[in-house]
Amino acid sequence: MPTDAEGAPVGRRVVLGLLGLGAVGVVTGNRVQDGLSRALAPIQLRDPTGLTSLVPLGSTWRYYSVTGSVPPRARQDYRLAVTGLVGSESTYSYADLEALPQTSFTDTFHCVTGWYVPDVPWAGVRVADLLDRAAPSDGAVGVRFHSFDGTYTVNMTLEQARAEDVLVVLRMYDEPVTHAHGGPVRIYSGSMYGYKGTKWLSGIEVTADNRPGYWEDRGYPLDGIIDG
Ligand SMILES: Nc1nc2c(c(=O)[nH]1)N[C@H]1C(S)=C(S)[C@@H](COP(=O)(O)O)O[C@H]1N2
Ligand SMILES: [Mo]
Repeated sequence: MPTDAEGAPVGRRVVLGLLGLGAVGVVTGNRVQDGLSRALAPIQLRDPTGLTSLVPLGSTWRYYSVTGSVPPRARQDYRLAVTGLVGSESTYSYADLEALPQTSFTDTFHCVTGWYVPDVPWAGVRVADLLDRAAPSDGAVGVRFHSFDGTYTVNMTLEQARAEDVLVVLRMYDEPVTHAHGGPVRIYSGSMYGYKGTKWLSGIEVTADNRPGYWEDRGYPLDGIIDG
């Protein structure tokens, strides 16, 4: 039996099933594919390791969740905590985040396993802005991103997290981030591989170290910068 990029066995029947769905997306293009995949998200979210990366779908989204399905969170119930080695900890609602200066750019999303999606419009608040407001203390060197899936974590160095292209994403494709893509709020870093972009973001913790997160503990590079 083949295994997917993240080592899980992949059943032939499942692959063929997804191939059928994927073919529609290839013909109709990314925007429609996004809508289609949104409808399929409850199925794909139960795929813990993203076996769809085996299927040659072209430049379309796969939806990853290491925890299976994640209970959706309404925008009005959403909270983002900024904590740790900072002068002032704070909690942001979705409306608080919307009220901060928004940064937007269009960029290609790269999963480290090889698939990518070109020309994705991203918009949200720079992590750098939230860090400035929190005022990291002396001795702060890392930033740990937490997810309300309860499991996924990512670290960046404080310097990496302050890069201009690291966003707390509120909007993708000029629409609110869908649940399947990690909404209400996810991280995106333009210069790093997709696994650095924590979905279902719940916390930004400033730390005294830069310790490995979920995938870094399982062999992905701690420094997720896209080379070349
Ligand atoms: N909470 C959480 N965030 C996550 C993941 C995950 O499994 N859980 N997968 C990562 C990986 S490996 C990739 S490539 C992207 C995929 O983003 P997408 O599901 O919106 O396509 O999310 C990243 N963030
Ligand atoms: Mo990935």
